[in-house]
Amino acid sequence: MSDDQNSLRAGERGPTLLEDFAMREKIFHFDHERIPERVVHARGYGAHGYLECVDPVTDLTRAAPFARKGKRTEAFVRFSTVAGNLGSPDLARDVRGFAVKLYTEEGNWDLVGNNIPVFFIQDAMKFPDLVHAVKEEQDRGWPQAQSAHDTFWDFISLMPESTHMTLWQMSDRTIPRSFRFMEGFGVHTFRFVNADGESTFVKFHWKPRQGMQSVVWNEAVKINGADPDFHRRDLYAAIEAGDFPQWDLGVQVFDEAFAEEFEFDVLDATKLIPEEQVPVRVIARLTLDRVASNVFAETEQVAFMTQNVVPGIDFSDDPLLQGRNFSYLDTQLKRLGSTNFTQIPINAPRCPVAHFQRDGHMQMSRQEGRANYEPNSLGGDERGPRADVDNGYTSVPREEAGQVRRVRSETFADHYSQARQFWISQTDVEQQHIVAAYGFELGKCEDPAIRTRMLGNLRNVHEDLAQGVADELGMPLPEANPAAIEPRTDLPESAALSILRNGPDSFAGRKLGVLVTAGSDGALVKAIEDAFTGAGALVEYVAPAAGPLKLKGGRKLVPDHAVVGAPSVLFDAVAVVPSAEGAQELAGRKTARDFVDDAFAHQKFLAWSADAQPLLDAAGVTPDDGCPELTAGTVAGFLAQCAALRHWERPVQD
Ligand code: HDD
Repeated sequence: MSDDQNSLRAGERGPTLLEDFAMREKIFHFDHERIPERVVHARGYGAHGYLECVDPVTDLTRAAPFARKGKRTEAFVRFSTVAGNLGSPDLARDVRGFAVKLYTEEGNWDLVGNNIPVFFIQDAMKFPDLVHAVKEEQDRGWPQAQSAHDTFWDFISLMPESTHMTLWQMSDRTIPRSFRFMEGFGVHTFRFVNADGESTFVKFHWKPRQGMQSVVWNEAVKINGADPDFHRRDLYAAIEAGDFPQWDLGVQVFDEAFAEEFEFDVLDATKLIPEEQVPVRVIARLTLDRVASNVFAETEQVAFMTQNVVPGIDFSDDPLLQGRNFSYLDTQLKRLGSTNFTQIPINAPRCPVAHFQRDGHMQMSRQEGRANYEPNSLGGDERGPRADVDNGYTSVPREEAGQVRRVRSETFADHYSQARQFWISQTDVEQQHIVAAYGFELGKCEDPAIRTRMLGNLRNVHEDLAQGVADELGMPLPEANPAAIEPRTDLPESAALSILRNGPDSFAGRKLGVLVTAGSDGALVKAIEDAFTGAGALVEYVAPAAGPLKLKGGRKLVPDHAVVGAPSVLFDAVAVVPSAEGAQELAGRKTARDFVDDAFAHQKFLAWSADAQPLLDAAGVTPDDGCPELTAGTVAGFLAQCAALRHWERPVQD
């Protein structure tokens, strides 16, 4: 076009002509840029990578990715929140989706999991109800991306089977520090099938090699304001910096005999199998090493489907999984608009595709030849797809019998025992956070009957939990609600269920925020920077303003942030090293006082130089053991201390 600035018009100030095909095309396309967002998990962020086999398990499965040690399979992963819309903040208290697409040479295998190993409901029939309850209330249109409201807890309190999941949901698992620091789970029991057609049950686990880490609630609330894109920015920045996040893929493998003797039904997605009972065996490692090049083309258009399996992987009869296998195909048509969504590059298998599915909207493949049916004799040597009894996908043959009924198995009836097991497996700090989270969420419910009903459920879990939440709410403890089955109190603690017992052993991959001013001690700043970057951590500088400043010793430093835009919630630990003059000035600024005060309140390690004293005083912070005074000689000690991530001994302030 000769001109992309002006539409075609009759006369300088006259009407635009219908003849302006260029403007019409441009605006027509723009008008249609949006597609429906996902009905759940709308807010997400994806990255490319690969899965590398570390322990071939060909005796258990013939699935291509596990054929030999060192074998790599291309992967695309999308992390997400569940309830919020596409534009909702990253740090909503919510379950995180952990969806992995593996492009194997036998087709795509999607492992569409969450960062929590159990689910709210046992039967897919209840999924629309669950999602309606958690989403914005239909008569008012809020709250966005939150479970802290009446309809959610109304539903949950009437669904005892959800209780176990709500303990996970009220734990810090739902406010992860970043996608890089969370576990993932396939949730359901699946099947591995080997080349001889023998099958075993399997549950999938993703274990972050970075260790686990979450933020605290007060921090999460503030991050949502300071940087609503905190999680996507974190993943993007880490990958772009070459700090590729990795997860071990582990499996819990068990047979029918174990399934028979296990305390709970392995088909019940509200239950897990403790790792102490069936250890997790690591068989592969996932590495994310490339960000999406176009978020719409890849992250938005990627279509995950639980029914995308490859030879070697099969389903169990878990009623939640069976329902999902219907739902995911169905939803892609709604969202992507055509049955040919599998041809979009991010969804297209990386192996030859042979089928006689033809035509439809947006057919991209020029399917040649005369015959498009099977069997045929007209296709020549290539007569099209044929059944292959040896290599083709074969469902595990199994006998099923019974009356056709709408029924819930009696073996699904225990709703509380594993919730209790989760509770007793948490550290004191984690228990306090769970109690506070229930208190917050139920406190947001306007109808006291909902709170009372929920307390009645929690009494079936543990008296300390129920009492703690009742105290938070300022309500008396009601009677326990009747339980379908008497909850067990003999399940042992499981250390694997705690975040804090599975933290990292270093500060690598974390971020230190250093508060500096003009005249800060350049040698000390350099010592901090060298020590932390040397240990694989990121260092960012926060200053009174965004412009360059000069440190004592002459170094010119361009800060990463002005303090007004970078509260300490954006960092894992902080160092406050202003000049004496700078400290005086910062002491007069609310944002700088908050920087220090919040870091302290969020139990972060907070190091300070002697010159920072006026700022600490103004912020009302009295240094404790988690607040070392910084000199060139104490930097290494501070770094070592930061490996623990938080100084949990510091009393909580709320
Ligand atoms: Fe689901 C999306 C995970 C139960 C129906 N689900 C979706 C995504 C994840 C999960 C990670 C986002 C995928 C992406 O990034 O595109 N869902 C789970 C887990 C469940 C679960 C771990 C229980 C163990 N889901 C579940 C049930 C149903 C659905 C029971 C329906 C019967 N889920 C959907 C869906 C979504 C979806 C409506 C929305 C967008 C999509 O599928 O592609 O079909």
